[in-house]
Amino acid sequence: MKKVGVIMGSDSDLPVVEKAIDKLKEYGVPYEVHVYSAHRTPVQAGEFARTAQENGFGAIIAAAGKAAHLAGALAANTTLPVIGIPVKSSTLDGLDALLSTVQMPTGIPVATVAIDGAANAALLAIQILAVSDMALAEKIRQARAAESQKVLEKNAGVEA
Ligand code: RP5
Repeated sequence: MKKVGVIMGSDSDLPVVEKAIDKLKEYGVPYEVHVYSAHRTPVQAGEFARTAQENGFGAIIAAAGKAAHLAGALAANTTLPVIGIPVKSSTLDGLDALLSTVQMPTGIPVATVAIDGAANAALLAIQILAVSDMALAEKIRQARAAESQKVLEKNAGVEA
């Protein structure tokens, strides 16, 4: 199975990113975690992205806060899909990171999830890998069915 690269701009982003890591573990998807910053370690970030495909990655998750250029900088250096997590780490409550991540110029897309939306970032990466992995797709279907069942049971309690 292809790996998911989980990159964060600072180790201070880890509490948010952990929710993505938990999801990848839950689905048994191989991953690597690195701290690379678009600003503080631009050379390492670029090199990771340029070599990601030949190193067995199928998707990249990039989490960053403030002037969050990490996802875009990685996307500029790979044709792999890049999923951006805007992190709430400033006085602007993550709106700065959301806009920095989502407003990519035409030609270099970043699939941006909600502020601190790390679990969905992992699920999207898993869905990307599941395009060519029927067993993984089936796991997603089963998890969704279980979730639906939980909601229906809760609703039944409320409606009774
Ligand atoms: C961003 O600045 C990082 O992604 C982090 O969200 C934020 C603060 O980083 P630290 O100053 O805590 O390292 O680049």
